[in-house]
Amino acid sequence: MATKPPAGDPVQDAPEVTAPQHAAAGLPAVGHSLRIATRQMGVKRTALTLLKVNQKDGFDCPGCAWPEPDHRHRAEFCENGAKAVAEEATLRRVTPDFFARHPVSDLTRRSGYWLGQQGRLTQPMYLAEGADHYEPVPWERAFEIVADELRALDSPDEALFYTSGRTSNEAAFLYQLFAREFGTNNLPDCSNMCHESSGSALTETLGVGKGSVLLEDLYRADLIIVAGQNPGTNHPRMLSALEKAKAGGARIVSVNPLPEAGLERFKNPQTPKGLAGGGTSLTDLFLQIRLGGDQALFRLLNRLLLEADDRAPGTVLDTAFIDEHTHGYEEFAAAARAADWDETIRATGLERGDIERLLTMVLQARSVVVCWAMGLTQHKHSVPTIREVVNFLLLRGNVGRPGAGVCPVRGHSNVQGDRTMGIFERPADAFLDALEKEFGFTPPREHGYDVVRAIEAMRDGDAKVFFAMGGNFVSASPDTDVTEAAMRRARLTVHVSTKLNRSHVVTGARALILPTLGRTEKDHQAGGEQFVTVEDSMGMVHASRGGLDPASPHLLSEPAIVCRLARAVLGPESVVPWEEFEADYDQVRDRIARVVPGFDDFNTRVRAPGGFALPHGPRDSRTFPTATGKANFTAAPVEYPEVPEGRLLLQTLRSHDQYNTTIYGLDDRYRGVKGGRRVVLLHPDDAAAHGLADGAYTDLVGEWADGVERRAEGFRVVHYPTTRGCAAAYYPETNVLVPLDHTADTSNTPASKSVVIRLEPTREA
Ligand SMILES: Nc1nc2c(c(=O)[nH]1)N[C@H]1C(S)=C(S)[C@@H](COP(=O)(O)OP(=O)(O)OC[C@H]3O[C@@H](n4cnc5c(=O)[nH]c(N)nc54)[C@H](O)[C@@H]3O)O[C@H]1N2
Ligand SMILES: Nc1nc2c(c(=O)[nH]1)N[C@H]1C(S)=C(S)[C@@H](COP(=O)(O)OP(=O)(O)OC[C@H]3O[C@@H](n4cnc5c(=O)[nH]c(N)nc54)[C@H](O)[C@@H]3O)O[C@H]1N2
Ligand SMILES: [Mo]
Repeated sequence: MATKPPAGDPVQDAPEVTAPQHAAAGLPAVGHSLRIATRQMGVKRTALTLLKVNQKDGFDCPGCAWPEPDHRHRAEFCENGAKAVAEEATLRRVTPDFFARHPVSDLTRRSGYWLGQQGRLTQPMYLAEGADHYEPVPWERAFEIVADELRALDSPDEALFYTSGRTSNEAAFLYQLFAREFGTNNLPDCSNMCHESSGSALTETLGVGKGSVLLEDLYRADLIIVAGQNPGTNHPRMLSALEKAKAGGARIVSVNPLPEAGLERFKNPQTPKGLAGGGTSLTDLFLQIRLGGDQALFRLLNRLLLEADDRAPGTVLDTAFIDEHTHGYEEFAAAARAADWDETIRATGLERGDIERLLTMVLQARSVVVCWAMGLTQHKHSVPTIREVVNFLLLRGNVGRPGAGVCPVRGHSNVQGDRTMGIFERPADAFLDALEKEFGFTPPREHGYDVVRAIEAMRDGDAKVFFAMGGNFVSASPDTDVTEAAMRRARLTVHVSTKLNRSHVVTGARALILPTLGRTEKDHQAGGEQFVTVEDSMGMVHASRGGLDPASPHLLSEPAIVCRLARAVLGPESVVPWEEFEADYDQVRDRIARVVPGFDDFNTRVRAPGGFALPHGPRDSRTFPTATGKANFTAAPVEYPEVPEGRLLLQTLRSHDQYNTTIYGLDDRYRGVKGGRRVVLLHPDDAAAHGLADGAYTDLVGEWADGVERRAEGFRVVHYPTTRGCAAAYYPETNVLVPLDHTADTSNTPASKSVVIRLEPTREA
């Protein structure tokens, strides 16, 4: 197995490298975002569109899920939000004529970057069996094609309904309703590859699989630990919140193998001082940890807290909270007391002094928030790692109190809302009961496939129709060659999309592209102009209303696509009023209000400026809807990746110029990389041990239990201050190296932050 830069692609991957930066945002960010935006949209459209982002009368930024503050700036977006908007509001178009010029056999040789740069999709397109060209197809015919294939299946469970995280609450609710009325819980989603580990760990320990803090809590915290997250690139608006917390006296610890620019220093582009001056230094303590060392770190920290309390009983732990609200303390404490310094130092690569400094800061802080993202969720032992973070917070009563709590920072702008709406392959019985009661059909109870199992099912011939509501399944999923081969075995693959991507050109026997409206666009239906709603990373629900004319007159909204598809597939027997739902999304919201807890009076409350907060038992009243009715301490064995001699651990991560598989440009400004993506960041000593000078080229070769050789060819070596033994390279170019069955225990999330590799230097540079 091997990947190479696609041959014949006009995009040249020729990275140039300078020293990494130590501060994020500021003037260069403003200039960079405006350049990218005007290139795609022109000056006037750029101004009109960007001023509507995240305003109370505007649309929700399609970038990340970070919440909007109450007092919004006129420009409540960031450099990367501007790029996400420009990518969608671009004036470039992919027309039927484009597909006439480019057969699929040509498009499969193009890079993802090139495909995305072609512009917005404009008409439904159909690839017939054996054909090499997509042809335009009327919407009604497209729905018939899907309906024919779905009805021909031996069982509804041979169909897969994937969702990416930009889908609105209304579209998501309708989509899961359709899948369940059709008869399957096969609703894999991008969460399976993202924060599933957080959901698993938090549901078990706190009873709610979501974060427990609001922005206000960050502002009030004494200590904020940011572990396994790069907010300067992926959640830039979080830096403003950290800056504000800092001004209020908070200290910040970052735990990361890489010194990430945004966490070091932040130049707030919304303040004159930030634009021109030196900005705010954010991190007070940087713990440069080994990949996968976090569980060991928190376990030892917990032992040290227990011992500090032994020395001065009742001054360190919140015994009243532990007694009243938690379960499993004794067993946990015994496990924590067994934590070993030497093992922790081996697992984390940290020095004793680092951990002691962290302990001092924790002891000085009354209220603590822990934030995390993919650095904690994409390891084999991610679920126990996050449970250990929960143990740490429970010890001092740092849950359900102002200024304290868990803060998993979500990725896609509505990924949290999609889950709330029932996009889940393992739905709770209570949710299915509510659906059954409201609509009067019997939803399937058997659990469905998640992403990894969906790929296995296609590979093994157990699933035959793949339908995607957004996303880029082929490129986002692990083990690219296996995933592509699996997709090619499907009878039919269908993508509801805004932009062209690789999943449209690596297809089943037949394929459809269904073009849809984006967030920035007006959504006109029979019942008048519609808006949709989203839920951010902190459980705030609000409206999103686009202002631009649609990219093409042929586009349908996501809710309209689901409703028409459902009518084509289910026919008059359906018990759901799909036509009414399509005409008027208020009707959908009325049903959501009756099915999903916390949405009472949805239509009224979501019309209030800024929307409303969903209830959260642990946060609001220290009620923990777990199996024990309490917050659960847990005591799992400590794990960390073992790496054979001469091998490295590779994490696959994001550059500054990408949104997941969407590539905006070839630079990673803060890390000093320009003009290319096939780079591998190596500690200079690790590079030297392989005789690799900075600028040399190497193949990355995966090593996994199955003995299959996974190879990503031709990466430029960058000497970089990463932790010894830990390498980094961009996703999705390196997904070919992530074995399909290398996943997190319990959550089954691909372990894309701990891939064992060896380096094979290439002779020619
Ligand atoms: N501009 C932009 N914004 C985005 C996205 C995007 O691609 N582009 N993607 C969105 C999505 S879907 C998501 S999920 C989020 C992702 O947001 P992040 O999680 O910030 O994304 P990654 O680039 O995967 O970065 C992982 C970070 O964790 C660190 N890390 C890796 N392994 C470990 C570890 O074992 N321990 C610790 N302590 N740290 C580790 C890495 O060095 C890196 O800083 O961003 C969202 N926002
Ligand atoms: N190796 C490795 N793999 C990873 C990760 C990693 O860190 N390392 N991260 C994982 C994570 S956290 C995630 S979330 C997944 C992301 O997986 P996905 O969500 O599947 O991927 P995206 O790249 O975000 O999807 C981009 C496509 O979505 C479509 N799109 C954009 N906006 C809209 C819209 O409004 N409606 C519709 N219908 N379509 C739209 C466009 O056609 C675009 O090409 O990748 C995962 N894969
Ligand atoms: Mo994500």
